[in-house]
Amino acid sequence: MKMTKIITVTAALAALGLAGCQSTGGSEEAAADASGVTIFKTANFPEAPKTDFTPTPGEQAPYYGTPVDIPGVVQNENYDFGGQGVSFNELTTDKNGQKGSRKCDRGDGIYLTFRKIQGFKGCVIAWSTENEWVEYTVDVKEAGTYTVNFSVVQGFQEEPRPTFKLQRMDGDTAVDLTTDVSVPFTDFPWADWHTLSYPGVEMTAGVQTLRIAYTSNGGAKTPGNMDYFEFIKE
Ligand SMILES: [Ca+2]
Ligand SMILES: [Ca+2]
Repeated sequence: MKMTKIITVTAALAALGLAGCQSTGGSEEAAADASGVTIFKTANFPEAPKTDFTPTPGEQAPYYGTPVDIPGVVQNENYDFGGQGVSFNELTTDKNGQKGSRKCDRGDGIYLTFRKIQGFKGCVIAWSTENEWVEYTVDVKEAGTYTVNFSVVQGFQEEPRPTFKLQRMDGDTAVDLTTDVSVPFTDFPWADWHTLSYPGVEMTAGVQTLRIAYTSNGGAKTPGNMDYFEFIKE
């Protein structure tokens, strides 16, 4: 179970006194479990500027008009254009009663916040809820096995833990690239960003649509906030 591994590694981190370890470059790993998900402090990636691409209403298109290259980093807030039911499924357009950030808001109902994230500032998708999803058009330059690093923060401690998964769209069919990834409690008050490192993801080459699917809130009120996900070739 991925969840068990994360909890185990989290406990191991605390035991090793590594919970406050700061990663500064890309993917400096604080602890590892060769067979599954590991967790470490999120690295800092500068965020790209806002797009100047003008999409055709209702048609799915990548945020910048061209796909994101993989290997590389996908910023969660730069999901595809297209709108509800096309490039995302947004179920809480009241944004859970909270106000998003004007710097980040795309005016489509997805709750984007602006956060200071361990030394830099950037936009993140917040207050997702189960059965929501967001899609990203990418161009996989090299087929093969990747480790995917998801940068998350989660301030709810309740069990069971919430989950999400990464999928690839085959037409209208979502094909799982990961199993459910369990999101551990990282710290209150939602400021301590961690990276969930998921190895062994098989990617085919070429332009394709990826989906982050929020599969369960668990005992929490949300699967948590996500800043970016990064593909590293193994
Ligand atoms: Ca939402
Ligand atoms: Ca981001």
